[in-house]
Amino acid sequence: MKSKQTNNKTIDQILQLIDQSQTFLIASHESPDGDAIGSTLALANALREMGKDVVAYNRDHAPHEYAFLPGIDTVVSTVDESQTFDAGFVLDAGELQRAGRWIKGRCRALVNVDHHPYSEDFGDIYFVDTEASATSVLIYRLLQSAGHKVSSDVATCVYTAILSDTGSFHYSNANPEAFQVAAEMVALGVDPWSIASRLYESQDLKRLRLLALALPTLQASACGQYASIAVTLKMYESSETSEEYTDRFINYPRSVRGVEVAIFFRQLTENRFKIGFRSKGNVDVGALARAMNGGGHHNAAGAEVEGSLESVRKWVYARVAELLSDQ
Ligand SMILES: [Mn+2]
Repeated sequence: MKSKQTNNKTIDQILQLIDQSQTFLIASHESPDGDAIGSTLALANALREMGKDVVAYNRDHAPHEYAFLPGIDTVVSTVDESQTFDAGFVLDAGELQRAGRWIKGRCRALVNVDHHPYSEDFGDIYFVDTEASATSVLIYRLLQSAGHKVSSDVATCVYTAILSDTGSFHYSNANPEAFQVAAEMVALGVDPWSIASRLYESQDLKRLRLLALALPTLQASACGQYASIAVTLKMYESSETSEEYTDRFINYPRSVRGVEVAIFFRQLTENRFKIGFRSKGNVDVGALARAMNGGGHHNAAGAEVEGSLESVRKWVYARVAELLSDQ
């Protein structure tokens, strides 16, 4: 873990860079979750409040439930090839390629802000703290050090990101700082019920129809330690949905009693699947995903595998069983 002192020095470097820059690119990982999109918009809104020119970018659309986040309409999924930036921020990404390799060549200085272990050192400034519950907490630390007054827009983004990355304060990363920063955001006017209801009680009916198609694919291993769920292209077609509607589907196999590793098979093309892994305790699914040319961290990771659902399942189950037998 990086020491607090390193963090302070790093924060000073970042604040100096912000001071000296006018144009910014802010990006995060593909298939953004609440922390990715919340951190992006927390920083984008704050920099705009400082009078900076900001392009907020993500390769993919954020899930629909985040549509209420202030500034979401400003997030673009393409950036003109001729455009360059004084400074770039890549947030919550783990690896640059999950945000876009092209970013490095377009920014005069690049900052990696992250809380994933094994976060790649691709930038000029490395602001990574694995103890942070969410990347948005690191953005908050930056704004505090900058003496920037947190607006209600920024507070909404910071709070939503923490809520999302801690699983509504369920997970072990819900540390004192997560509660402290959340409490400060509430003191600034964030309404927890309003955000919770938008995130968890404003589902598109289509999402539930897709879930209804996916749940029959639930499989649990004979040992009971791993379980999976799958979504196919056919299911998207008949429910008129897409990958954006599958956020948190992996929580269903994950919630089964005794399950250590949850697996989510998402069909990308006829013969290719995206595999999501979540582990509950000590099982390192990050290592498992990296062995499949994927990436991620200890308790959440992903990879892509070629084959039919049947063959991909069989192959992945064998790897997971191997991993569990080594514990
Ligand atoms: Mn995160």
